[in-house]
Amino acid sequence: MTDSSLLPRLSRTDADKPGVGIIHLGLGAFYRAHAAIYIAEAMEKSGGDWGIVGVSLKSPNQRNNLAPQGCAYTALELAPSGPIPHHIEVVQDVLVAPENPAAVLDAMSDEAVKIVTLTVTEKGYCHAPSTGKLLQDHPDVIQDLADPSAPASALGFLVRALDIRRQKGQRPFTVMTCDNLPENGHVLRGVVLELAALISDDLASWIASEVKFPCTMVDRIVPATKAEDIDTLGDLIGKYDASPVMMEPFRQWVIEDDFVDDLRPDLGAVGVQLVENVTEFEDMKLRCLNGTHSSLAYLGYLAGLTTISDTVGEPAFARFVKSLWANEIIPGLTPPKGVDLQAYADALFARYQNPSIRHLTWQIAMDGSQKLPQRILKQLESGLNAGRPMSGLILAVAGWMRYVGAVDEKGTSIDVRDPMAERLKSLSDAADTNVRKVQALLSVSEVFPTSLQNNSNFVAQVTAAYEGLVTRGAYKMIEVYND
Ligand code: CS2
Repeated sequence: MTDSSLLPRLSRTDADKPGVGIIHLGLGAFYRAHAAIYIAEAMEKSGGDWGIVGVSLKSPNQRNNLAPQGCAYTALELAPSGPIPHHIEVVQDVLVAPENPAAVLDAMSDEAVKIVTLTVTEKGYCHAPSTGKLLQDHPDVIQDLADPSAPASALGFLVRALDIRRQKGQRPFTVMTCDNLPENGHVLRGVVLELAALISDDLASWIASEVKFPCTMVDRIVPATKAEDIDTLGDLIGKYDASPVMMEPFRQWVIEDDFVDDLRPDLGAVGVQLVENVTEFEDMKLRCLNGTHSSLAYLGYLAGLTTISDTVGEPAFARFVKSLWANEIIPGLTPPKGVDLQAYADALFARYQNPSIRHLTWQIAMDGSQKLPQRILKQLESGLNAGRPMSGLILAVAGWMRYVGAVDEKGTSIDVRDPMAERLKSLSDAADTNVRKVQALLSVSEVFPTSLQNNSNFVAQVTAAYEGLVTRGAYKMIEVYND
């Protein structure tokens, strides 16, 4: 393998850049491998000025990598027949919010911008996942309110930019979230309105009546790019790309077709499903895919397994995940029209098996406090209420509890990445028995709804599962579940 940094740098090829119509907050790999590609294809097919300016809300890394290559990058499709590189030029510029927040607000308040998209991950919504309410004591929210010219959170930028447009008498932009939250548009609208109301009631009511927040379901598995991926790509394309994205062939995007003044790229022409209601698609994807991803991530990691394909490569884990779909998840779902949920689950299993996708269990295990409620706890609650056995998802919750204790089955410490990591670890450490550790973690009301905290059947089962994980280990507990 060549050291790819010695190769010529990847560069733009287009002579005429399209105008900018979209600002994207949180320019990570997922967006560049998913929405950005659909948008590029829609422009290629039907035209329009839908170029994207990306905004990094925290670090300058993405800008530093992309700017020297004119913001062009490679999306490497990891197909079973071999990798296929796609050259993408839809991103026109990258701004770094902490360096120059005014430039971000200027870009967002340019009337040519019709849509602001977001991938800021679950924690970027500054809300309590169990209730959906804004955390008014969140440091970023405090900063958003303290200085109108320098917001910190995505919500702060949205509210301030919308206020500028309102005061100039301009039309607002559509706000479209592409994060894995149920009813993501409604959640975002809720926290934006809460924040706006802390600034001005007039602003809040203008946003409520004029701005659109379509819900979306997004899907494509995009493992983090590793240093060796950059060199492998260098061998393939003969160029040095400092910021390629790795992606599976499968992709899906379902959008509630509700945009300010109906202005959007021609996404329907490139396979995006534009529908009236996204809820059933979101539930299907969040529960079948993300719910099992998180379950496999915690239990697989504890069992010493590095990637999702390694994990489902273990027959015991393969049986486990298939049973989660068949017995615990699908029975609680209403399928979107025309979708066969068992076929959807079978296709997911095949996606998980793709050995070219080195998707780390550790990566998916990140931010569990923000993911568990919508991925696992909601369906657990309704399944238990309906009297269904839910012991597999309960084992996954116990796996999360063991994981946030931050010591693995060999006694080695785990690098837990989660905004609540410290609090969760100290709660677990301060309790002296397994029963008390489970009680302490269950008391975290940002994660667990009262209905589950007070459900004695759930508490007894999760405690037994936790004890099983401590005394017998994750692998054995998966086997016990299968028996
Ligand atoms: C994963 C998702 O990291 C995670 O939590 O579950 O990023 C998942 O790969 C995507 O939602 C797939 O569409």
